[in-house]
Order: sequence, then C-alpha cells, then structure tokens
Amino acid sequence: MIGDKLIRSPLTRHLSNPILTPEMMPFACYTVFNAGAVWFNGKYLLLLRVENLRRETEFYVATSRDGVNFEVSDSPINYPLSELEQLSSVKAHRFDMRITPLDAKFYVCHATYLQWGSSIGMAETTDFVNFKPIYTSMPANRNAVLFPEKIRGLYCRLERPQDIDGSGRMWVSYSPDLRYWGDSMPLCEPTPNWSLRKTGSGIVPIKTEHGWLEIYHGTVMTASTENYHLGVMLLDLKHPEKIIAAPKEMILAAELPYECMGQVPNVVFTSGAILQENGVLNVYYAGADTRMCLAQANLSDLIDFCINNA
Ligand code: BMA
Repeated sequence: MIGDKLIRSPLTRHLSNPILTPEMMPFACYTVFNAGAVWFNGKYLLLLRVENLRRETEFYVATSRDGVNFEVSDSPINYPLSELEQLSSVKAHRFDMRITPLDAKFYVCHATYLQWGSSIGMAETTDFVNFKPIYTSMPANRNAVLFPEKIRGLYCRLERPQDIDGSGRMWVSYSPDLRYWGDSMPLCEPTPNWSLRKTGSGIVPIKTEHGWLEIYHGTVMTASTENYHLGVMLLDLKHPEKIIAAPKEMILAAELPYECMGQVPNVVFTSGAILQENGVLNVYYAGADTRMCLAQANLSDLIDFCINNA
C-alpha cells in the first residue's frame, strides 16, 4: 500500500491530513496552499494562499483552537499595492506569505511577480484584516523570511536570489529599517541530491539555545517533475549566515497521494510553523500546491537530529 514505507524522520504527518482542501473551503476555489502560520489572539492562525476558479490568488485568514480544524474567513485580506507593484504593467501576483511577530506587530514577507520578474514584498499588520505595504525589492528574489528579532541591532532575513534559470540558494541580509537591505552573505548550505537544483527558506527561524532552527525546502529535477523536499538546519544566533549543523538527510518528501497529485505534483512546501507550549512544533505544509497539511515534531528531536546528523 502506498504510504507504508515513509522515510524515517523526526517529523510525523498528522492523521487528519490533509487538514484543509479546496472541497473543505466555504466557497468554490481551485487550490488552498502555502500558508503563513502564527499564534494570534489565543488561536492558531493561517494566512492561506487561495486560487479562485479564475486562478487568481487571494489571501484568506483561517483560525483554529486546536491547530488542526480551521475556520476560514469569508473575505480576503485587504492589502493595497506597494508603489513598485502599482508601476508594473503585469498585475502583481503575490504568493507564499511568511508571518513574523516582532515589535508588537506582524510582518509578512512574500514573493510578488511583476513585469520584471519575482520580487520580495514586505508588509505589516496588527489585525490580519488590513495590511500596509512596507517595501518591494528589485528582482530577482523571493522566499524571504524575517527573523523574529533584530540581530546585532539589525533586522535580518533569509532570502533566495534567483539565477536566470530559476535556481538559486539561500542568503542572509540585514537592514536598519526593513527598506534598505545589505551586508548580504550566502548561507552555503550543503547540496545533497534532494536540494541539487535550489533551496529556499521555509518557516520563520525558531530561536533555541543551540542556534536558529530553520526548516527549508530543497528541490531536484527528475525526468518528469521538480520534486520538493524539506530539510532542517541550525544557524548561529549572532551570525545566522554561519551554519552550525545542516544534516544532508531530508526530513519530508512527497510520498503520499495528497503530496504527489495536484496542480504541481511531488511537492511538499512549508512557509509556516507554530511552536506549542508542550514543545511540539506544528509544521504547516502544502501538498502538491493544492491543499494544506500538518506534520509535527518535538522541537528537541529536530535539534538532536541536526546535531547528530551534521
Ligand atoms: C516555487 C513557489 C512555491 C511553489 C513551488 C512548487 O517556485 O512558486 O509557491 O509551492 O514552486 O510549485
């Protein structure tokens, strides 16, 4: 039977998977995937990427008391275009929101496709209803995620500048004000076969006494598809461009039908996780760019996995 020989990893899929599918949405849609995730007002909150039946993308908030059963809002978020997005002759296509709580606000980073290619967009919100644009980068960059605190006095983000063929690997950049980004350094993560083509950030890095824990994606081209996997690593607390431990083993691969079949087959992709009080990390991920799923791990097991497999 498919699924009885899954890879061994600290991550375990939730039995209710997939936890949110297009059929479960309160309105007709084509896909619901790549959600940002954060703890908000005593609830688990997902910021869902939803494609309607015209295949236009909008973002909906879903909330939950148990982290598994989510209630989806009726209307999309209100997020006006940034100055640069307004200039584009191609309508901005924003996707993959990652949510960072910082300075009593929530910052989101996302990709935005404009006439010039893929840029990074950043915005802020306090209520998840109205979002205020902060900044849009020049192309070609994406997969940005802001660290949840300043590092050596500066804002810090992971990002993935893109090569001409769409490949690329993660970098770290710093900013005094969230608008001017520099001091950029490559991460130099390992290149096992599951991340040969590209890597990109996943969850908001989690601060641990052993370093920043980051779950990220890596891809490889096969004869038929570009397969997406998840890996985990620890980054230095003061200089996150320095890797402390980055196992060459992946921790999640597309293996089950809901990860292998959909609009983009063989994809597991995360852009958000929520750490629970009992130390269990809820990793929200999408299967085949079509539906939302949940995998869980003890944070301490992920740390041990990094240290023991580096
Ligand atoms: C990446 C992004 C993600 C998507 C993934 C797999 O390039 O566009 O949004 O989940 O491809 O299709």
